[in-house]
Amino acid sequence: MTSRVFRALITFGGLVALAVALSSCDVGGLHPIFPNPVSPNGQDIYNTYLGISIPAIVIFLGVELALLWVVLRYRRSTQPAGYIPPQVHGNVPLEVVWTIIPLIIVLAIAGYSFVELQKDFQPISNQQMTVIVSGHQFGWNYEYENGVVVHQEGTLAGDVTPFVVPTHTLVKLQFRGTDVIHSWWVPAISGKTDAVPGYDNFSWLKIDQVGTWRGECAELCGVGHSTMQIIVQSMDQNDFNAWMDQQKSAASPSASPSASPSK
Ligand SMILES: [Cu+2]
Repeated sequence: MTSRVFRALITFGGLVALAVALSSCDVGGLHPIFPNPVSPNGQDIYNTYLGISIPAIVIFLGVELALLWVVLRYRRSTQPAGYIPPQVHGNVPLEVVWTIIPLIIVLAIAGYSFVELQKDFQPISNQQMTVIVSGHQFGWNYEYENGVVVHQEGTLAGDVTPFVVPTHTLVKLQFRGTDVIHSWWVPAISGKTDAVPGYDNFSWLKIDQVGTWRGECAELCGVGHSTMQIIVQSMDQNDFNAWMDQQKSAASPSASPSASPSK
């Protein structure tokens, strides 16, 4: 084996090691490659990701290994001087096959993804609760049906007020933008959903366990973009009710008889 081939193999091995190392690291508390889904739509999106990625990786490795084999096996240095390989022009059955197979694969990916997107990003009508999520420069507001609003803003280094939901509850999420386009993304819960001025987008969540999940704005929206961190916290219904009572009393102090309490 020549030293050049040896060097190429070392480089390839290094790249594989780097990919493995990167895939296992958390980026600012978010795990973008292997999230641990807690909502059915997060799980379905993750399954779609695996269902497309695994065959793609198998095909990629097959093509690259075949290419590497041909390059090494038929390299110029092993051929006699002035050697010209057989000149083949056209093979209709082969060309039809290698056009149709990729076409079927691409159409299958498109159909599979489209069905998944329809399930996750259409306004549902069987929700048990609706929350209006609005993005602004630079934070998120979560408006519950009773008028309580949670303001969320903060960097990875500081405290981020959680968006709280009860467990075992189907929550419809209605997204709005008040200035520029933002994108609400909590990988364990749902796909990126744009919060667009003048147009509502929809998603939903249903979390059956108590816990806290991280996310962030996934659309570069200005200098304060990094303060648009997201924390979603799920609580048992009783804890949620207690939390909600606290929010209500904080929003309208009992001392104030005013009909329109300040927000
Ligand atoms: Cu943003």
